Amino acid sequence: MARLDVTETFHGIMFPGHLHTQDSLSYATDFKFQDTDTLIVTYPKSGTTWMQEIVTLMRCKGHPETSKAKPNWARAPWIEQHYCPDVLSASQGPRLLTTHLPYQLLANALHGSKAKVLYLARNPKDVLVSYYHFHKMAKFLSASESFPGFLSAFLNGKLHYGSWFDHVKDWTSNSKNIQNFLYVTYEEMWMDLPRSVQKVSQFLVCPLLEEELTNIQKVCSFNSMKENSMVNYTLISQDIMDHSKSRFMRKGEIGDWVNTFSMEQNRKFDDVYASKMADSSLTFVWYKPGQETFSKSGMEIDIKPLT
Ligand code: PPS
Repeated sequence: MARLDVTETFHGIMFPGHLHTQDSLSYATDFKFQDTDTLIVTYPKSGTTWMQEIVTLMRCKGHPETSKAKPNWARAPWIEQHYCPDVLSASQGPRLLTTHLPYQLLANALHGSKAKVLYLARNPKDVLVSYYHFHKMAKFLSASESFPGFLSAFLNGKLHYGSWFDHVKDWTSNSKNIQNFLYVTYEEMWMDLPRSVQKVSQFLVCPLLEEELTNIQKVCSFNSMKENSMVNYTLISQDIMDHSKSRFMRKGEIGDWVNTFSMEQNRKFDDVYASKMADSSLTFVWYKPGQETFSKSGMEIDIKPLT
């Protein structure tokens, strides 16, 4: 299934036709969740692959046997992508599932379910920059002409998978309608991985010994995952993902956005963020601890935290 130039529009949201069809998207909205399911939910570029790796390792008590042998999409399939039914029919045991779908498209399917929903969010400036580079490498996403154009599309919710703002707000504000829900951020994982892994292990009722926790940390470090072909997407052919344009495991940082945003773009982003997130109590970490407050271009970044 190539369909690299096809875009599927479903309930007003665009999806790459390389991975999605109207049937696959309907399959997801009617998905039959089981109470033993774990569903990782993210807006793209929020650390999905990292969380897939962590939960995989947790289930194997820190042993990398599965994470080094099976591609992430085969052990934690996206329920909206066309191959999902085949993957699930070939697998056994409690299912690990992934989705980028907005809450509205899964609300019915999750209603009354005891499936465990793990929502992972990342500060949207880093999401945006990561997504921008991903568009350069992923041939199934239309290459954006320029960063300013991409920034506007992001702020207007015109990219594939819809609006980041709606995604994060709708999932979190409806968490009370989901029986088992955990909110985690990329930044908390980055700043204190052991604590985050323990938080997830408690939620999934998957207790870990000290040694198992240490092994998980090693295998799911950025440097280790960067070299693991089961998660770095180098198994995908060059005509679908061009790794010479950008790597999937690109930087893995907090605050990398300062190297791309101009001061003016930062101001524009902050204005839109303040207006769209006015009704949300979510807060994000925008800089890594100790990060310099100057961008590469030498312009001073306003370090005042956004709330
Ligand atoms: S996707 O395409 O939506 O599934 O992408 P996703 O996995 O959500 O996000 C990719 C970004 O996550 C970074 N990443 C990590 N950061 C830190 N540590 C680890 N272990 C890790 N694994 C993945 C990856 O590098 C992408 O971010 P950027 O900023 O582009 O580097």
